[in-house]
Amino acid sequence: MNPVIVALDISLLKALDLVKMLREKVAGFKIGWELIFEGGISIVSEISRYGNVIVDLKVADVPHIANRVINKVIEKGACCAIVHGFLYPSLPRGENIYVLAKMTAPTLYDEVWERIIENVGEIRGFVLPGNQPEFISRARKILGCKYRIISPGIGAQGGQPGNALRAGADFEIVGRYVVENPDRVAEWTGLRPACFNTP
Ligand code: 3DU
Repeated sequence: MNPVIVALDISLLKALDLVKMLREKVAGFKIGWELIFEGGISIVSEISRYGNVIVDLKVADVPHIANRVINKVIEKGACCAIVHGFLYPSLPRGENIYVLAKMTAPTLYDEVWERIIENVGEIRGFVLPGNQPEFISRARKILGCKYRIISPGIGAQGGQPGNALRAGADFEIVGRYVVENPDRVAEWTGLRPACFNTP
């Protein structure tokens, strides 16, 4: 198993082929709006048969509504779901929740991401930019091994495979770079999560 989560930003048919091909080789799959619109919510259960599923709807609502949405996808078999960190301090909390704290592209998160991660409370972990490993190192120093770090931005967005893991991430999230050529997962051979073995 390579410490990679494949972002399935592709058609349903292509996604099903890919998860069958990669099920033994990667740590999990990330599903977003596009696949859920195409396959319906049952696609979460379908893909969960092949591996851990992170549902990325980048939820941003008051905690009681956010928690209701997240519970729907957890009931369908997802391990976890991603919410926007700008909700801080009024974040939904829970062991299934990843908080997006800084993006791969410039945003207002750049000014506040450390405040978001420093006092977040009980959540599963953070989404932090894998194309900027220096911030992953900084985050891991602040967090220790209390939270998972998962990191997009590898390949198509400029991050080098493995650099975020070496800086302290647990898993790298990769879409186009692996979708275009699934053999590329071999580039993660021998790399390990910094702290947690499951996404
Ligand atoms: O660039 P890729 O094709 O590897 O896809 C990256 C995925 O990670 C995609 O699903 C996108 O929604 C997600 N993501 C970012 O790209 C950047 C972020 O800051 C957060 C999530």
